[in-house]
Amino acid sequence: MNPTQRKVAVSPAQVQSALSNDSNIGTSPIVSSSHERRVLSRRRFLLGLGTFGALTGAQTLLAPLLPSGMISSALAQTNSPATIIGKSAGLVVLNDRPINAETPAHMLDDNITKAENMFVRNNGIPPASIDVANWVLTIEGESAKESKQYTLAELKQKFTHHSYQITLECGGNGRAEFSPGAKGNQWTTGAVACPKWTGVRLADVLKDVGIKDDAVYIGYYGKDTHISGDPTKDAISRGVPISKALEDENLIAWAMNDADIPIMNGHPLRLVIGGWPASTSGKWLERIVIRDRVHDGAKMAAPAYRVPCEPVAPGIEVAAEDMCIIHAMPIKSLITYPKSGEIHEKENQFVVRGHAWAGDKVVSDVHISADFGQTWQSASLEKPVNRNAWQHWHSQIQFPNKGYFEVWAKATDSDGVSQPMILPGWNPKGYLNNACHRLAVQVV
Ligand SMILES: Nc1nc2c(c(=O)[nH]1)N[C@H]1C(S)=C(S)[C@@H](COP(=O)(O)O)O[C@H]1N2
Ligand SMILES: [Mo]
Repeated sequence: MNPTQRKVAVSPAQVQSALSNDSNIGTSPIVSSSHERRVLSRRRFLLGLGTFGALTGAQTLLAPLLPSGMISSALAQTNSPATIIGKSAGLVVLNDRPINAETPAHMLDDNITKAENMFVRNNGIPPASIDVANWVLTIEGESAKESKQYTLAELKQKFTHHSYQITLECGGNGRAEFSPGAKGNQWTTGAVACPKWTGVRLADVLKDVGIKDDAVYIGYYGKDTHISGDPTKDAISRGVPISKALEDENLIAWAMNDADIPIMNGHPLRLVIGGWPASTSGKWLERIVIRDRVHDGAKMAAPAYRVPCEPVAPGIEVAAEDMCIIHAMPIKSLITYPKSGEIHEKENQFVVRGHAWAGDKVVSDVHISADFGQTWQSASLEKPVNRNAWQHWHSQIQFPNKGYFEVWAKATDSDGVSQPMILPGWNPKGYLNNACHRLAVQVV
C-alpha cells in the first residue's frame, strides 16, 4: 500500500467488507431493477461505514458518493454488460429487459456527448428490423388538415435541414435517491446527454400537413413493441402541447453527431424535443398525431411522467386526478471532471468542470462549494450554443487543508431558481430530482 492509499478515509478493505454480502453496490450492477435489493445493499454498505454516517448525519446523502469513488480500482471496475449495440462498455446497465443503461458522469465530459456514451432508455422492445429505404413517417390526427406520409428521402429533400445540440434528460434521472424509493430504473445521474442532432423542424412538417385551429397536443408513435409482446399495446406514446411542438429547436432527426442515430437511440428517425422530459422525444418515429385534446397515448395517463400538482409528504399515495403532467425539466448540473474519488495533492489547484442545463430556460450561474455548502464560489459559465443545449462551466479550487472533501455544483436559471441541495419534492414515481451533484475528493 503506498502512502496516498493509506490516507484514503475508507480503505478498500472496509468497503470490501461492507460489500461482502451483496456486491451490487460499488460495482456497477449488470441488473439491479429491484429497488428493495438496492436499499438493502445500501443499508449493508452503510453498516460498514458507521463513522462516515455519523460524521455528516446524512447517510442517505453520502452513500451514493463512495461506491463510485474511493475504492480500489479492482472494486470499481464496471461489470461490463453484454455490450449494447453501438454503446461504450462503460455504460451502467440498470435493466436488461428492456435494456436501460446510464452514463457515468465522467463519460459525459465532452461538450458534445459522443454517440456511444449516450444513455439508453427503453420502455419496450426495440424494433427487430429497420428498413431505412422504406421507412415512412405518417402525420395525421383530428387536428391535422389532412393525413400525409413522407419517406426519409422526401423529408430530407422537401424541408430545410437544421442542426441543434439538444439536451435530453429522462424525467426519472436521479430516481435512485428517492426515499421511500420509487419503482423503475434506478437512475443515478446518467440519464442525460447533449449530442448534436440534425433533421428537419417538427414545426415545418406539421405546417406542411396543416394544423387546425383546435389543435391542442401532438403525440408520437414508434416502431418498438410493448414489453408484453402484445401488438395491440404501445410501449410508449407521449407528446407535448402544440405551442411547445412548434418551437424552432424541435426536430424530426435522422442524424446524431453527423452520423446515423445509434439504433438504441432511435435510428433511423426520432423526435427531439428540447427542455422537456426525454420521454417526449419519440424514438423509431413512424407516426405523429395532431390532437384536439391532450394526447392520450401510452404513458400519458397518471402516474406516468406526472408529479403531484401540489407537493406531498414523502411516501403518500396520490390520487390520479391530483397528478399533473411534467412540462419543462428543472435547472440541473453535473460535474464531469474529474471522476469522483480522486486523490488530490493539496498544493495543486483542483480543476473541476461540467455542464448545466435549465429546461426551456437558460443557466445564468453555476456555483461550486468545497465545504459542504457553507461557502460558494462562482464558476465560469459559457453561453449555450443554441437554446435547449447544455452549458459548460469550469472552476478551480484551492483546498485549505488535507482530508476528505466534497465538491458540490449548484446551477441557477434565468429566473433565479437554483438547484436544491437535497432531493426536492418527493413524488411517487421518482421524477425531477435535480439535487446538486457531489464529487468526493481526498486531499493529501
Ligand atoms: N419509441 C420510443 N421512444 C422513446 C422511448 C421508448 O421506449 N420508445 N423512451 C423514451 C424515454 S422515457 C426517454 S428518457 C428517451 C430516451 O432516449 P434514449 O434512449 O435515446 O437515450 O426516449 C424516449 N422515447
Ligand atoms: Mo425517460
